[in-house]
Amino acid sequence: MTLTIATKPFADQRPGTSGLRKKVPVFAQENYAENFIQSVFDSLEGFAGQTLVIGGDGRYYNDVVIQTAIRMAAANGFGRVLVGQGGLLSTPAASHVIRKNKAFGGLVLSASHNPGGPTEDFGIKYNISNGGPAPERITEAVFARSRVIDRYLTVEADDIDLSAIGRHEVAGMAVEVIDPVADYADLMESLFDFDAIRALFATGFRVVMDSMSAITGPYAREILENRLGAPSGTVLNAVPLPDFGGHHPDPNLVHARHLYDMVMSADGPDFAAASDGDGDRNLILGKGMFVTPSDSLALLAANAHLAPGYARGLAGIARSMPTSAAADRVAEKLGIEMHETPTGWKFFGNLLDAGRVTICGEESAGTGSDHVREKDGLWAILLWLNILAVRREPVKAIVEGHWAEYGRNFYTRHDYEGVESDKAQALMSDLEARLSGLAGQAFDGMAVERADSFSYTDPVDGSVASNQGLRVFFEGGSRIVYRLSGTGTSGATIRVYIERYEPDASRHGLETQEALAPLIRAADAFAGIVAHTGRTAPDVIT
Ligand code: VG1
Ligand code: CO
Repeated sequence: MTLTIATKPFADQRPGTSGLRKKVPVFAQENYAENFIQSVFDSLEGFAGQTLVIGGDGRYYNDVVIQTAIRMAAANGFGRVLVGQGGLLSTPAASHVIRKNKAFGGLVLSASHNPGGPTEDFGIKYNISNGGPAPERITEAVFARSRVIDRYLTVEADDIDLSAIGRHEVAGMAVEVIDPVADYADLMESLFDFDAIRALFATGFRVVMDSMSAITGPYAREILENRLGAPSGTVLNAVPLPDFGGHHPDPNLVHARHLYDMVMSADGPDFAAASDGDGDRNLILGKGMFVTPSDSLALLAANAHLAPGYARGLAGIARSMPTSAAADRVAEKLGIEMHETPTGWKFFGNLLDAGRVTICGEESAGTGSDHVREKDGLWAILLWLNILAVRREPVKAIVEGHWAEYGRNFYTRHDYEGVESDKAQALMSDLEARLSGLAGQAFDGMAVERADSFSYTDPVDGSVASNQGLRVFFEGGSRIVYRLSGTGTSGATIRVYIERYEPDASRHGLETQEALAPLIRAADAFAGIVAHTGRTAPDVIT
């Protein structure tokens, strides 16, 4: 019954920040997806008879790869596959399904916030039994395997009907098509005070959620409209589409500009939010205000105890290195552990498993907690709503109050997209070579204190991740960080993260780009962005 199919390796299957992401035509090459999935299975041990979870964000090509993965799981000896109805599972819901069912692991088919469609992006990520992204030890083993693979295993079997919940069998392996929403919605209900949020909505508090034609539509409708009683139509673009309606499902001020315009208008909603392609990112807006993700992390950590799931307090907080230090001040005040990790959720897993941190976040609009092992867009939105339901103050007042208490970390990220890879590499190696010489130099009156290349030693298992971004620190706590994106599918994206701490409340109202202008100039002066790339302005500012 098991078929052994001969294949030849592809050279480009190294997982990036979050799994393997490529254009659909790359994935559609003969044996390309098969090679990667087999390389994953060949890098794991002890899964015979165990459960594998499979789901994705519904993007173009999901339907094909899900059927392939089911057949290959059967051939490789898994005992059971759980797959979301319609092939759908948001990334956080997949994490929960893995944990709840004590699965061996899961395949999440998504390229997250990247566009979808026949010529756009697709991706595959492997998650381990804790529900989180595979650590580098595994992703590197998968890459090594992918370079020498010469066969994959599959079975001859028809496609499974994923349109309805039910049980099937593929070559002796059980396949269960499950409700992708119910368990996740129950989990949210167990963490948050739904009565309080319902009561808030009943006061006429107006909320808008944009699912951007991506995975969170069915989840947001069930939770916000059905369980919390928000008016129907609260969730915009609630039907997941294979091409996300031709849009870029990235919840930032560029791709969700309309939400920003809504909350800035006098008769706009009190709260607006959005999530990305696979449901793990969040955008938070209040009337008259965009909450930067770094501030959101700090605010959620400072107020989490107002939600039942976190009333016990937090064990600690973790943030990715480029994320602003706003959360550090909260950790300090609470007297709890604070951790700074490389970019990517896989680095939070050990800290969460060890019970050392409860809340984690990244500047890229990712926030989450120990309830799953992925960042979780709707979770962040619901925690905000729970806090608003208890405090009954506008978002803007809560944010400004937080700054007044802790000081404000002005923060921006400038992205230069689609830069030729060799030019981006040259910029980084050039800067790295000059890093040690920067200490002691001054720019616009700002003195450089030190500069380095970020390296992280995991405090739980001692594993080391090097070359995780170049950092320039100034006296007084300001900072510039440079790194190359690990999620793109064409050319290189240079990310420049800029931060300045401002304790003086009379200066908290400054416009962000203005408040950071000298550092933005310094960022170009140090790295020679214009000289290396010819770009005079970033493509995306967050
Ligand atoms: C980006 C973000 C990072 C995030 C990753 C995956 O990675 O910067 O914070 O964890 O995307 O998010 P990079 O390497 O491009 O900077 V998602 O929502 O795309 O799974
Ligand atoms: Co995502």
